[in-house]
Parts: sequence; C-alpha cells; structure tokens
Amino acid sequence: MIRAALIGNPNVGKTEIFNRLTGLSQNVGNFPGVTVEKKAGRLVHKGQQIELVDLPGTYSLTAHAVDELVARDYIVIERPDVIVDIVDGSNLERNLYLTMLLLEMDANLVIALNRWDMVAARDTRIDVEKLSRLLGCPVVPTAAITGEGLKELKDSIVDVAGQKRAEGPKSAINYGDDIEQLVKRRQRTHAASGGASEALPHEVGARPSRSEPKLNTHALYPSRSELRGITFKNKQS
Ligand SMILES: Nc1nc2c(ncn2[C@@H]2O[C@H](COP(=O)(O)OP(=O)(O)OP(=O)(O)O)[C@@H](O)[C@H]2O)c(=O)[nH]1
Ligand SMILES: [Mg+2]
Repeated sequence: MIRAALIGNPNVGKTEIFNRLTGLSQNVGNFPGVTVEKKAGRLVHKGQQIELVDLPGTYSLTAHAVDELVARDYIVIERPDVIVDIVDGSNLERNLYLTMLLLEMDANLVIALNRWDMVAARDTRIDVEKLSRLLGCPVVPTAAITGEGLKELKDSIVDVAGQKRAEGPKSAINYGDDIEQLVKRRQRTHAASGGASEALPHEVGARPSRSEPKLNTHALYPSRSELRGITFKNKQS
C-alpha cells in the first residue's frame, strides 16, 4: 500500500485531481482534533494500492493557521510515502514557495503542474524538464478539468514510492550568500553545542540525529532568481 497525500496552495485543483484519481472510493471525516474536513480515497495503479489524502489548501507550513497546522502535522507525523504537490502552472512562482518548504522538509515529492490547459493557452511556456532537474523530483503537467496528465501522475506516484528513501535530509535550498553564511555560522554553534541548541529552520521535519548534526546546505537547489529562468516567452507569438 502506497500512502500519498495531495498538497498545494488553495484553489489550485487538489480536490478536482483527488476526485478524478479516486472516483467514488472516498470517505470523508475530520483531521484529528480539528474541524477540518479530511477526504481520503483509494485507487489501484499498476497493481499497487494507493491511499490518497486531500490536504487543506495552504500557502505555507509555519503552522500559524489551522490549515497549515493540519498539512504540516500530516507530513511530519504521518510521513506519507509520496507527497503530491499540486502547483498552479499559471501562477508558478508564488506556488513554488510551498514547494521549497516541502523540499526543506525532505518530502518525497511528485509535482503536478496543474492548469496546464491555461499555461498552454498563454504566450509563456514552462520548461518542465528543467524545472524537474532543478527541483530534483518528477514534474508532471496536468489539466485536472480534462484529465490530461493524470495517468502520468499516477505513474510518477508509483515510481517515487518505489525509490529507496535517502537516509536523512538529501537537500537544502540555496538562499543566497548572505543567508547561507548566517546558516553556516549557526550550524557551527549548533554543532559545538552538541546539537542541543534550538532547531534550525532547515531541520523542521528532519529526523533528529545526534551523530550527524551538520546539515547539507550545498547548492543542490537553485536560488529564486535561477528559478525565474524556467519560464520563457514563446517565440512564435
Ligand atoms: N482551467 C482549469 N481549471 C481547473 C483545473 N483544475 C482545477 N480547476 C478549477 O479550479 C477550481 C478549484 O479547484 P479545486 O479542485 O476545488 O481546488 P482545491 O485546490 O481543492 O481548492 P481548496 O480545497 O479550496 O484549496 C475549480 O473551479 C476547478 O474546476 C485545471 O487543470 N484547469
Ligand atoms: Mg479542495
């Protein structure tokens, strides 16, 4: 059984995708301790049972609002095998903020680049391959309203679930020189105190490990300015 969760900003098409993937095999309840509706459903793909949860729409994972708290707790505590991050392709940069937070939490990600029908109708194109390479996870263009790309999305969920999870955090985001230097300084203090000082933001969601207090802050991922290079004007128009 693969346990997967759908996450994304509000109104990006999570429920539309959830309904299309799970059809009628859904049940509705509440997340524990809160009156936030929890929709769970099942599907079978390539002979694999997949349990899918539709998380509340959220811009962030700071847990300041109840929806953020529910989404964050689900990821940290339940640790689903795959997190499907539904990104509104017609509003890419704003949506990628949550993606960055998920990468920081070392989530096993598949990205659905939804509203692809709207992206396709514009004079801007998205370099999907480059985005996938930069983020280090599969990126699947989808149009939930037509069903386009949903088979490929299911393929990616099964593929990613089958990949062996890396031990500990595998990546961190490059925030630019100033912040990276600050983080490095904090890491040194953190290591010197035997990992006893308060947790760094990078560690939220990471499994605590006393023997390995150092964090990987190498620039495996691009800065925001680099990410801007993945959309480009369509020359034909
Ligand atoms: N054009 C287009 N519209 C879409 C697509 N996917 C979803 N929508 C529309 O976007 C609106 C929001 O879809 P939902 O599935 O309710 O979005 P959600 O992410 O579940 O929203 P919240 O649960 O409120 O966070 C609906 O009107 C959908 O019909 C898509 O791929 N293309
Ligand atoms: Mg919804």
